[in-house]
Amino acid sequence: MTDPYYDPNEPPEDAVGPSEPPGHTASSSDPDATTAPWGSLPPQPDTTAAYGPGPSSYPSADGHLEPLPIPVAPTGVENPASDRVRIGLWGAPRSGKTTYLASMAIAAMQQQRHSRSNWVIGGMNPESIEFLNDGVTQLAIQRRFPDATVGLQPLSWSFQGDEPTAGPFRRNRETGFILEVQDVTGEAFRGDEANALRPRVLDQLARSQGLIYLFDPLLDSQRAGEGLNFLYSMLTELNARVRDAGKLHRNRLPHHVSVCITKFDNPEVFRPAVEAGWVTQSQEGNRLPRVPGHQADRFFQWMCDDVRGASARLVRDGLANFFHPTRISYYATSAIGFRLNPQNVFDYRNYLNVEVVDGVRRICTSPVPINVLEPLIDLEKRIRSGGSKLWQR
Ligand SMILES: Nc1nc2c(ncn2[C@@H]2O[C@H](COP(=O)(O)OP(=O)(O)O)[C@@H](O)[C@H]2O)c(=O)[nH]1
Ligand SMILES: [Mg+2]
Repeated sequence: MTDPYYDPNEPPEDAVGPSEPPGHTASSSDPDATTAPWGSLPPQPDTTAAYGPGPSSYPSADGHLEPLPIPVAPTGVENPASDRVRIGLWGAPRSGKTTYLASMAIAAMQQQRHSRSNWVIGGMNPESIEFLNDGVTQLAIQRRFPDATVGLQPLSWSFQGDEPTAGPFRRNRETGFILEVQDVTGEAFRGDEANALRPRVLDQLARSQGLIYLFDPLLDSQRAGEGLNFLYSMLTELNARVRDAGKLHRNRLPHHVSVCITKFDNPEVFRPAVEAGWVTQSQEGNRLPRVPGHQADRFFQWMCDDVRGASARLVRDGLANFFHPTRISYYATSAIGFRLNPQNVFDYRNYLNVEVVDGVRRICTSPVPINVLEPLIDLEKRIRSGGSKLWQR
């Protein structure tokens, strides 16, 4: 079978034979040649134009498509079954779960701007690919927030990474994992009997190795009370399930947790954080402000103690009570980032990135997400290093 995908590891064109189109070679001698780009859609008939006249096994205009192989794991995944990480995404209604996931593809594309890592995200099924595409379209092109989630949407994404290794040499290595996460309507966490989604969500959280908990610092006291209610009722049931399955870790829930304090760009969060001295600003690139990683834990404590009410303090206490504090990390996160000036630089005079146009909340400048990818990548690393097998990267 002829592989229609470019394989740079194959010998150059003239070594293969005159009948092959440029960059496309016979694959029988290459064990990797059946590997399709991960998460890609089936080739469409009109792509034949790009290949020109060629062997009859290329996609052709009459609908005879090249047989599609199953999606495979990215380079660096040694055992695709065990390199799946299941992450539960959790947060009160409107805490920013869908926007967080929707901004993931943008965050991944931008990552090499400010680090030596590069992560490429691909969908493992058509729905997951569509979610990624919609995220980019809505946030970066239409500049609007995603619609409220209805029901439950399972997502399966591949993460293909190129990350610096530890040590004296500036080397990168290829790594990867498969993320399974569900975006659910916030109502799914509600603790009433009639809630049909709740058992499924609980089941997924119980089977997850890690959790991303989105903490919305903007909740008014009534919604914060509701959020606490959701959190506590879920935590007690989750604990019961995991306990009954004999899977507690030193008598607490075994999950690694990334707590993201969302909407960091909002002046009601950002301004007090700046004035209290939690924020530092990069002097390079977009000159984005951040809460440094080593301060994020104390920033969250401060947010709960000094800025938010009693419910926020109980959310903090609940997390530290049910999970091992050493397994929790904190991040000040913004899915849409700050408004940037025409030179793409942060300006403290004018950083508000949401405006209301014709009654609709719109994003002013194309998102530069902050701490969207990091909580997930760190979580995956912590799961690997703290799990039954050694951290392999
Ligand atoms: N300023 C700001 N607002 C956000 C951000 N993310 C979400 N929001 C706001 O929060 C609302 C709810 O977000 P959504 O992702 O739908 O929350 P979900 O119910 O947890 O999925 C959005 O419509 C926005 O108004 C963010 O990063 N910054
Ligand atoms: Mg949602």
